[in-house]
Amino acid sequence: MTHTDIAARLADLLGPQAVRSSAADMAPHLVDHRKLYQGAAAAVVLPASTQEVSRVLAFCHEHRIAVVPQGGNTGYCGGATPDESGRQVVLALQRLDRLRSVDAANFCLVAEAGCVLARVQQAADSVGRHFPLSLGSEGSCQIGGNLATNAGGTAVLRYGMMRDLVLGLEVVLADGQVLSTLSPLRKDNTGYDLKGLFVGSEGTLGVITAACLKLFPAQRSAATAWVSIASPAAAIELLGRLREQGSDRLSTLELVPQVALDLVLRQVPGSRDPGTVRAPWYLLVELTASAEEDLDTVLEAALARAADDGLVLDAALARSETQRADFWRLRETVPEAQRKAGGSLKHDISVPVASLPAFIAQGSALAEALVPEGYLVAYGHAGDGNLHFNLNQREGADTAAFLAREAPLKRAIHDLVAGMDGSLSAEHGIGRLKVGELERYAPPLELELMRRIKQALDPHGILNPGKVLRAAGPPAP
Ligand code: FAD
Ligand code: 2HG
Ligand code: ZN
Repeated sequence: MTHTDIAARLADLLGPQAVRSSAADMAPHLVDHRKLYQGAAAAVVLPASTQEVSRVLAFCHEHRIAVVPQGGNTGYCGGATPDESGRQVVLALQRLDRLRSVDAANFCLVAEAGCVLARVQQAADSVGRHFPLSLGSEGSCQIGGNLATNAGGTAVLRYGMMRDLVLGLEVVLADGQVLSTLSPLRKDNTGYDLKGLFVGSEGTLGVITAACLKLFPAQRSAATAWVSIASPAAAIELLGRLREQGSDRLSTLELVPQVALDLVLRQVPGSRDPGTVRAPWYLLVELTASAEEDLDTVLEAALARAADDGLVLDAALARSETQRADFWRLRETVPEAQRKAGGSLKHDISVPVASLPAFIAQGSALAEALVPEGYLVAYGHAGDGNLHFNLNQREGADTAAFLAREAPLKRAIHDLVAGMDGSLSAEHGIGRLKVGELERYAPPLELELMRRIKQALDPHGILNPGKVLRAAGPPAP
């Protein structure tokens, strides 16, 4: 079947309004957020219901046409971008965006895959509940994409990753059959956890069309601080103390180096200096509670004790919602500031939390030795042992020379991570970017089981081929 035939047949199935096939209409769907991959496609199809997704997949299954699911297209690993063949179909979920139910009594809601994360958070707020997944991209990433990547973000410390926030799923399988486990049950041990298979599967095992998500009591109190510290070791020591002294109210502990704060203040309009003493490292710390509580006093007391012990150099507590938002913006806009400052080499790693200081020390030494054209901007979710170990190009340095350091640096960093029992993808997934890395570092038995699961659920290999696992046949990515 030619490209034109595929587009025409999809238009017959769903109507012309659901298919984009001109170069201009397809363009935004063919490149990933980081602009690492430029793909091509036979068509972009935009179903508006689960039944329409099912019809598309049944058709593609019958004709062996590869399908690339796409949510908000904010992913970091090229998972939502088609390959260069022009034979694949992008299945964009954005029209599947109904909130099917918001159930305060059962502490859950059912959202379709194309719902934008921020809208789900607001829907929970509107009934006195809280949906805790929180990412810098929440204004554009979608629930389906969050599930398919098992997204993390800045509240994992307290609430877990997306996997921990899902009660049930509706998934369209490769052949078009619909698996529905959209139940609000908190306890259900009837056999294997099928829904769990699809969380983090990056569109390679099925297309998620809806999810029943866990809600929590609304947050009525919060205390937020911007804290100056001398070292990552101080951050980890403080993490332990705040977890103990904050009675589990600690929901965020994010690490930001001085260099990242300076980048944000220079590159991001509207960013404001927090006013704490300059230090090599900073923490964004937040306690939250569902009851009306004076958390400022709790946090202030804990930070004062830490300051007495030399752990904290200085701290500013947010005294208004505006100041709280300002502190958050300093952390959330680090990726934007990095992008505006030029090219970067990125590693989304995690190690056991207590090993983070040793990782930073050894990783920094490697980065310095291996990339003279770059400087380190290592920041992130320190409370989870997850660091975005990124390097930016120095001003005036040769771009080609900087980029040529990518492979040796990646090898050194991932070897270091492996030696510390860490992960080479803490929260962004594998996509196309890290297929080779997964093959290199995953235990052979794990890889073999992943391949068997893929074969069982997608025997013709039509679902996002070449992502997570190498596709049978086509050349390596
Ligand atoms: P997409 O990018 O469209 O797709 C991602 C993958 O999921 C692809 O493999 C795609 O095929 C698959 N997919 C999408 N929808 C479906 C579906 N319905 N069914 C099956 N497969 C599907 N990530 C974090 O984890 N933590 C962060 O803190 C974080 N911060 C970010 C900050 C910024 C500024 C940006 C730009 C990104 C950030 N991300 C973060 C990365 C990204 O936002 C997340 O990975 C997000 O979950 C992707 O959602 P999406 O809807 O954009 O998915
Ligand atoms: C974050 O935590 C995101 O801000 C993006 O996961 C990380 O750009 C990055 O490397
Ligand atoms: Zn992150």
